[in-house]
Amino acid sequence: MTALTKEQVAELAAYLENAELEAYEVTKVTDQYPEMDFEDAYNVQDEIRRRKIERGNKIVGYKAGLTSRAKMKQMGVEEPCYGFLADYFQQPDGAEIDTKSLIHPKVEAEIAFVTNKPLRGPGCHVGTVMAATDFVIPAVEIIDSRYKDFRFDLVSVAADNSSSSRFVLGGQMADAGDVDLRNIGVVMERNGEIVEVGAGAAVLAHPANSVAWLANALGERGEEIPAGSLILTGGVTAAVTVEPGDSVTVRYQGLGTVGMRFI
Ligand code: 0L1
Ligand code: MG
Repeated sequence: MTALTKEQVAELAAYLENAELEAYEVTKVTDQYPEMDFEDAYNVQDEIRRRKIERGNKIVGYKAGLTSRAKMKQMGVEEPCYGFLADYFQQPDGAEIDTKSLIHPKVEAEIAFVTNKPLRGPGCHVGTVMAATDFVIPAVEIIDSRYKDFRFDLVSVAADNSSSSRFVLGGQMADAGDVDLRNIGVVMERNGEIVEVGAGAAVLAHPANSVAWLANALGERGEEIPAGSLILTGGVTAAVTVEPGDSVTVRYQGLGTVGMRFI
């Protein structure tokens, strides 16, 4: 069941994408269309993706969000969500990230997967995901909800490409089978102080479950995760707010560090 017309989907996609590209905050889309549902929301997200592809951007993968209890509790929701990743979201390890191009960024420590086979739900599980994984790599996602004060509901978040904004990958990858992804320890520091610690199991008991959830969710819309995709599996810890001048370093047990500075 959908509540929005094609024109309303296109209108909301422009409303949210302009806010992303010009870095200003907006009110949540369910204030204007309280009757809209998840199908409408992901139709809006798809339309934002279509606009970017038309403009020449490449889609490099997906992110699953709100996959840990810490994140669900922090944002007051009960289910994960997903978004797509465009090429220009990527920033190099050690980057200076200009906060003027963002609204109110937060950082999340994540485990990313790179696939070498397509994954299509329903029926994906940890085993199918591990069999389709080329390697895992540490990542920091910089989320930036377009909604005022990060106040939203899950339908509004899904329409807003699940707050996707930027991401930084580390330089040290590993075979997924060689890493204890449930027990891997993660320590996040901001300006040299430890602000969050966590373990891989915080993400749906195993980060590969997050990829399986994503493949199954996309499968419900007749889509798949293509081979060669980068998948951010969701914050191991709660998200941490950053300001200009902040330096962030995340240490991943056995997978090195990822760092960036906000200017
Ligand atoms: O990546 C995430 O877990 C965030 C998903 C969207 C909700 C938020 O902005 O916190
Ligand atoms: Mg995330």
